[in-house]
Amino acid sequence: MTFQFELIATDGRARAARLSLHPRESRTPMFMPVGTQGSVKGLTSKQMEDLRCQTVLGNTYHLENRPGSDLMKELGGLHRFNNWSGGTLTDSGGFQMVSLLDLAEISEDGVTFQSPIDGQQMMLTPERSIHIQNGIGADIIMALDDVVSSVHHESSRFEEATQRTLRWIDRCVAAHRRPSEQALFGIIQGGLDQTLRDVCVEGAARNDNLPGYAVGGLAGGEEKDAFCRVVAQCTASLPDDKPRYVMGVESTRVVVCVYYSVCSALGADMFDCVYPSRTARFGTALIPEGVLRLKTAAMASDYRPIDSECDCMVCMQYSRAHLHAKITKEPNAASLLTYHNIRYQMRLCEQMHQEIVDNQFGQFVGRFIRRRFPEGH
Ligand code: PRF
Ligand code: ZN
Repeated sequence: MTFQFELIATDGRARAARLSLHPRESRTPMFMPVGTQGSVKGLTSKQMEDLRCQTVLGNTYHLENRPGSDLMKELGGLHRFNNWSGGTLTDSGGFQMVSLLDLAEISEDGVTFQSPIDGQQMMLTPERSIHIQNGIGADIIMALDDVVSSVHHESSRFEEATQRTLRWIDRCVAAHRRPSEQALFGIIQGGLDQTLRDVCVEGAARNDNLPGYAVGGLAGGEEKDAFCRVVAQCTASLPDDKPRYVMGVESTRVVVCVYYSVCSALGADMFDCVYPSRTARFGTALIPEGVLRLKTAAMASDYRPIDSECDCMVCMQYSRAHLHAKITKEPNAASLLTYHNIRYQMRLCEQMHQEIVDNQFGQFVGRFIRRRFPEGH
């Protein structure tokens, strides 16, 4: 197995670790930008390297639609397809179907949905998800889970989803054909119910064939306290020697940047989020104090860089005024903002890693949150 997770330091419950996806190596806490097709919208692979981006997240569902996993396999896998030598991770597809397609139906076999391309009925089973992910060839692949939004359902549905997710993990492990090259992570479900989360963690942790775990089912729509309680509960009982990934939150209710630092403090190692790249396309840049909206009139005569503390090419070369002038006229401006936003997240993770190594993480999170919310909200 080329996959290795090695703890470098801990500070409270926070962990700084090395994740080896031979020959690639990543450091945790790790933010993984979302590249639906395996590359971040608006950025070249070279730019992602310059940003010291370590691992990119792709989606089984989107990649199977185009270019398709069989073709991807023929072309030499996701790394070759994108000319990307960093790490890659694919999500199993169920979540995207349930969240993107109103017509998805879930049964014990899998998720049935109508193809948005040709209208045909299709089914994604645990076996098919793994087969597709084996073809795509990412370093980390995810088990198919029964995803239920934590805010809209009856408790019996959560019980069913938890048990089914555990049964599907077994089916995914049995279907996995490339365990020495691709690390299969199990996903913990169970909504906001403590007992169900315990059942799921215990069932999944018993499986020796899972080199890592993810906490799923948190959308960001739940209260912050509930979100943190679930993350803390899962990380407390998952094995110490394996990575823990808190899967993307969509809502800004759990403010995204704070979400990484708080989850890291609670013992999580990996995160993903579309927010930094998506919001860049709407003209918003991330800064330590919050966000900067480049389209606003005040930016027209502001000759400072986006973030004077940032070491990225955009902050070195362009003013807010320049970006403001370009933002509604040239698509390249969205790429420049994406570039800065991804670097902002990478720098935050690099800093968190160092603060954990230096045993200063608690103070760092305090400073970070006070700067972001000076009024104490
Ligand atoms: N399951 C999967 N992918 C996900 C999630 C999940 O629960 C989430 C949680 N919001 C994001 N992506 N498979
Ligand atoms: Zn920058």
